[in-house]
Amino acid sequence: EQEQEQRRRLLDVASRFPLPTGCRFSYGTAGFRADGATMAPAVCRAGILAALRSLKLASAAVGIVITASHNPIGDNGVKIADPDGGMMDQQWEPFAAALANAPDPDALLQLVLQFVKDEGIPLGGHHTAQVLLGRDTRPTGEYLLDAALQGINAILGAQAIDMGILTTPQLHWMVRSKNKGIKASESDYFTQLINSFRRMLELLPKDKGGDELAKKLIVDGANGIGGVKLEQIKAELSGLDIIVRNSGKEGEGILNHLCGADFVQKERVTPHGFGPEDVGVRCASLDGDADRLVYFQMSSSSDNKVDLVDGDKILSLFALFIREQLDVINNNGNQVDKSLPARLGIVQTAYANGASTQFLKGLGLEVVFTPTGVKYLHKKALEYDIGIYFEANGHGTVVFSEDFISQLESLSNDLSSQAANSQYHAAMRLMAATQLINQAVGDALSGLLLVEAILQYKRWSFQNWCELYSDLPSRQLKVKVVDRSSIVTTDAETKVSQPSSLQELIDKETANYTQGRCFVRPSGTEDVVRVYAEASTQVEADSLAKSVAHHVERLLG
Ligand code: G16
Repeated sequence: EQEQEQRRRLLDVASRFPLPTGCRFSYGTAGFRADGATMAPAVCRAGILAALRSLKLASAAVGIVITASHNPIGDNGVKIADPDGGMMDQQWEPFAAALANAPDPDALLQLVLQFVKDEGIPLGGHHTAQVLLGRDTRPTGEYLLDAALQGINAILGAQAIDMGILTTPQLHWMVRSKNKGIKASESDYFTQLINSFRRMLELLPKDKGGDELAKKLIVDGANGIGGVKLEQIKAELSGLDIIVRNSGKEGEGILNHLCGADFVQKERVTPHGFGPEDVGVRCASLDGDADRLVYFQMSSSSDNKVDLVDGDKILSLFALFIREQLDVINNNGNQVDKSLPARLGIVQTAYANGASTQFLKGLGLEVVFTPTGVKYLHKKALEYDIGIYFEANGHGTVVFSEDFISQLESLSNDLSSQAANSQYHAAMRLMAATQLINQAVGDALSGLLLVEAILQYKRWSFQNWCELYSDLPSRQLKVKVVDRSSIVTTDAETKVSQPSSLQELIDKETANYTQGRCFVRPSGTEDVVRVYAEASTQVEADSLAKSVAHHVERLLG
């Protein structure tokens, strides 16, 4: 009987959200994404999928975020979080895509039954499943939330918990915490950020000399959810005077329109709402769902250009800080002969500015590359005791292995009798950083607080940070083509394998430029092909990008 009921529910929900003819969803860089008005079938089916995933993983909580992140306000999408808080395991992506595209209720039912059989998923109401849901501020969010709830409720034994309007990283953090048995409400999240940030500041060296960091920080909230959340906690962030612009309040502007991390990083100009009075003030920019962070500063009032600190430089700052703490702990001259062996790994993508990679390698760090997408970088970073990953666009975080954290804890205990000792302080600083940074996924709010704490620790101004190395001039372009999937890439997206003539053309163009580097890849979040070029001058980078974009247009129409 249960079996009949399960079948009936699946057929029923599929008929409530039919797939329009000709509609095709593809599982992209971070889940499904398209015009918000067309997304209900895919979101409903993502609900079914998330419940099945929870059933498969012994009823552990799984997450769904309804967001299209950096995309325009009319788009929407769905990201799925695994029990560890990371992106859904890639092994399930083909099933996710097949489910989203099942043409009719019968096909959907058969697909689910077959998958459940193949994967040994206990469907039928004898086990429970748990799905936490969050959404951003998009107008289609509520409607799509309902579609997701209906999908989840179509699986017997599944429980949906609506956590409300959240940043994407908050929901990922909640999923991770819940499965670790840690309290996982929004106020628990805020408490963890506020307390670990305060702890970082308490551990600042007292005798370092130099100027104190200016307290004023202006944050561009992209008119999304990140600014709203920052407004809620900023008064409790000691040592910082935060002003939120593009906060999403009525009249401030449109989500991601001429503002936000994607805009600032790609255009390298001030976002909407910033003007000459902000010259020389440290500024940060979040994206629509607050999983990306970049910093910038206006250097002159005569134009709207900015000095940009992108994900690569945030990564470099984190790497320097962590390495410094490890060096203090492991210094042979320490009074206490304790050490903390750690394999530190840096993960970047082809978009990483060449100068950043050179800088990091110059520090003797191990740098590896993956294709674009947090799902790839995060997975790679987990191979290290401490993995630091960032995309140039501002997505990134630091992950610490459980083994490393337990060694750090025991070292801190051993050293606690030497509380005045620099080795102890370094260990405590690392410990606070593991608490402050969101280890589930890149998180603009927690990343911002870690940046601020490290700048204070180093007594670095924005300018000091920006001058860590000079970015090679670069340019990114988008090209509209008939079918972007006709481009196939290899070698962590640095080479095109199809169409076969394209790579030859790229190589030929690139050879004309000093320090030239160029690659193209289909976006997994927008219907465009992205072109990235780097060269020794801005004029050259622009010209290389333009000529390769032209080849893409000519070949793919
Ligand atoms: C998502 C992914 C990122 C990726 C970005 C752009 O970010 O999580 O890892 O860098 O898409 O991807 P693509 O170049 O394929 O369009 P977000 O912030 O849009 O969710």
